[in-house]
Amino acid sequence: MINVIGLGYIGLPTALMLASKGNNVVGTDYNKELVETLNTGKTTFEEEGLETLFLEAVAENIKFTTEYESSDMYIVTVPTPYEKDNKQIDPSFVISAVEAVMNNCKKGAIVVIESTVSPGTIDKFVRPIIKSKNFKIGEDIHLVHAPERILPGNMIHELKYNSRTIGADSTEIGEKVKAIYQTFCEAEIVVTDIRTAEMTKVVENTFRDINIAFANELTKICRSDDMDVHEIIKIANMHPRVNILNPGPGVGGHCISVDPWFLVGDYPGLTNIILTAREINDSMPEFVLERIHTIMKEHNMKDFSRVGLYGLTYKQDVDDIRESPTLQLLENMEKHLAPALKVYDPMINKKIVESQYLSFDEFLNEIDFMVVMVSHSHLKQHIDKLNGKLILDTQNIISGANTL
Ligand code: SAJ
Repeated sequence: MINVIGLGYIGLPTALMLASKGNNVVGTDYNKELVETLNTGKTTFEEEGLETLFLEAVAENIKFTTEYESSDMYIVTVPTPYEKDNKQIDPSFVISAVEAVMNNCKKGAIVVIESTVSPGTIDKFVRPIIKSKNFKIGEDIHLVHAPERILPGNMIHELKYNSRTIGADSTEIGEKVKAIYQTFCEAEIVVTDIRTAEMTKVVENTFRDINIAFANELTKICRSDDMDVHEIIKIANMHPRVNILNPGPGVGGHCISVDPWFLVGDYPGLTNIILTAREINDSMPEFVLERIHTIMKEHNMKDFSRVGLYGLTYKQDVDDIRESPTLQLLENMEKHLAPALKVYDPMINKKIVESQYLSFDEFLNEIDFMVVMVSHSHLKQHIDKLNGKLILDTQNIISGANTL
């Protein structure tokens, strides 16, 4: 039996995938409400293919509970936030999950940590806790780090077809865990040591952050000197070895905007490009505000209350708002004591921020100037409704609109 700890964006699909392939799975989460929802047969967030997978898993062998099980295998998928002041990882959720595992596990249990952790976290925080409870690592408990790689919006497909990394103290345990992941993962699974696995994961997200920052910096350069950044990126990308990403209103989500900070926090003197990239991406919501201001001036528009932001989530077609550029932008305005702009997001059907609308038509009635923060499919289906509105399109999906 496999006990998956933490049934969030990663834990739930992973638990369901394992169960759908015939593994006996118990999903544990301390959030009673979440467990109750799952037990009434409902999924807890929007994701393509998640409901079908849920039905497949339930037809096989899965149980959801707030209790930890007595098992010989655990997969820990709890969040790893970072401390806002020193940018270092806050491993408290991982630590409390591992402590709870030790109170329940069978001798020789394998504990797989899937949560993203900064390099060295397992040595620095997890091993000492296990030792302090008089458990022998490698005998009473086996530690493994198998960071996830799936992309929200394409999770179910990627769980199956993305290659994976498994870091373990011994090859034998690594291979054992690999065999379990192979029940659903059809791509290559590399077995390595724990520190390499920790570092690889953070490096992957940092690579993407830096590349997005490059696109965003180009946008600022082009704006300052009246050049079309999108045309330039399109042409540059025709070079066989150039692949510039899309500029946008900033970087959100719980991965790319967080993981690079782990490196900055741990290696302050050595992380120059990484820190600068973070700063560039974090500056983008402010840049959007400046663009709004300039466009309003160009159109002699004075009334901020007639400006609306389309999109509250951190990217298109997901319902996750963590660290989203729109939230960053609103926070920024609040700091300057400016009244919040109107907001609408088709993926969010409850009020999260002040001045949020739940109906697209009502939202449109109240604004003259719409800023596209996120390119949800919904918008592409309703482009005709934007006739007559002033548009700032940070995602470059509406032809003829103002861009960043
Ligand atoms: N973004 C841009 N321009 C781009 C691509 C993305 O501005 O060209 C923005 C998005 O709008 C969003 C943010 O970046 O705000 C991140 O979006 P994303 O789709 O690039 O990635 P995430 O955060 O949804 O998922 C990432 C993935 N990592 C990589 O691509 C290296 C995923 O594979 C990881 O599993 C996930 O982080 C994670 O959990 O670590």
